[in-house]
Amino acid sequence: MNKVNVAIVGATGAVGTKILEKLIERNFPVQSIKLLASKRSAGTEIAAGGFNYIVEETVPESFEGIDIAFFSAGGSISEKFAPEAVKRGAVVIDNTSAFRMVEDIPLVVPEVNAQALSNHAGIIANPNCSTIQMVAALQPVKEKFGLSRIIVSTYQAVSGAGAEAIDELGSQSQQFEGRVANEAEILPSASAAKHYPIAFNAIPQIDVFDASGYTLEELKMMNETKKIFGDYEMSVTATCVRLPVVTGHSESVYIEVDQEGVTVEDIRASMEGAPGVVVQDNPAQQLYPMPLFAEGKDEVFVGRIRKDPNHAGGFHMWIVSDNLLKGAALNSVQIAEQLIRQ
Ligand code: 25A
Ligand code: L14
Repeated sequence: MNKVNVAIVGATGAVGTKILEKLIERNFPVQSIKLLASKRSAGTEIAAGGFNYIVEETVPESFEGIDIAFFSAGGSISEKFAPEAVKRGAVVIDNTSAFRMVEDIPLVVPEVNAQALSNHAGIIANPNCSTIQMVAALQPVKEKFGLSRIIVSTYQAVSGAGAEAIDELGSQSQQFEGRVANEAEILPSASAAKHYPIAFNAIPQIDVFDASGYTLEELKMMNETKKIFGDYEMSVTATCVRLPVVTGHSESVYIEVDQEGVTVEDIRASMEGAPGVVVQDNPAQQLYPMPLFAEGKDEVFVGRIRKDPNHAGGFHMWIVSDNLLKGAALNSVQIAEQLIRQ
């Protein structure tokens, strides 16, 4: 296997640090790794895998000689620098929402649509974290029984909103003295007009609202799911909620399958052998997935699988995964591994 020169843009962030960890842990065939962030972080030392890396400011010339550039520094940074990286011959794997819905840009979860990688023009988009874990879990069900409808409600961790949101949950929790602190600066969204405390709360807003009444996070789930599955007829709606969980997104998912007579056992069996999916489903032993136990794990965990008593072909389930790993860093590194294999 040829060795590659890698850059990570947003290397000091919640996702960028995990990308570096996964590259090392998975023995990704690197020739060199360049850590890039804003000017604010330039000069910071990061130790990993027995090496000391110095963070550099991201400039167009940073991408000279780079083969693969991972981006996770927000959409505006990707819009500015991804074309610069591509111009210099790099393939960009982008973790932001900047290019996901652009028609000719592949949006990839390798277990679902690796074939989309065979046709790219330098940029590959990594889907939204909530979308990735849902489609990875549902792919075997869709393949075996057909899938016409998804209604999902999410219970999302603060780390999805970046390192600053994790700090906000931490400081609000520490201020608790019988009363919940009322000060907030980051959540539900740094760019929103109003901010609400996340500690001891549940906020039904992730990102900002669209004129339709949905939030951008909800629309991402709805649109990206159709693009990844390659099925624009599928009915998908989402409600996205932020919880005071540090890491690990949970999802209550209702599906309708096409085939008649499908049982809970059929659904469970289809998921059991699927790559990257672990079924944790035994009510008698109180076995079900929880974000606290999914943190740090690569897999997508599924439990609480049950039939809708009122609707033929309807099933409910609970899907949990580490939003920074399969939801972001791991999926990006798996995309890179797949590119090298191809
Ligand atoms: O919705 P979007 O636009 O797609 O946004 C995606 C954002 O969501 C996060 C991630 O933020 C990303 O930026 N995210 C979480 N989960 C995600 C997922 N699954 C996800 N994104 C995609 N998929 P993050 O906080 O994890 O990382 C931000 C990184 O971007 C770097 N960055 C910022 N501006 C940059 C830039 N890099 C290059 N050029 C720029 N102009 C950022 O680096 C970080 O690596 P940094 O240099 O800003 O350093 C972060 C450190 O600085 C501290 N800090 C933050 N704000 C301030 C600050 N210090 C002083 N003053 C501040 N105002 C932080 O504590 C951190 O240590
Ligand atoms: O689109 O705030 O990849 O939880 C995923 C996490 C956007 C923000 C993305 C969050 C990000 C989202």
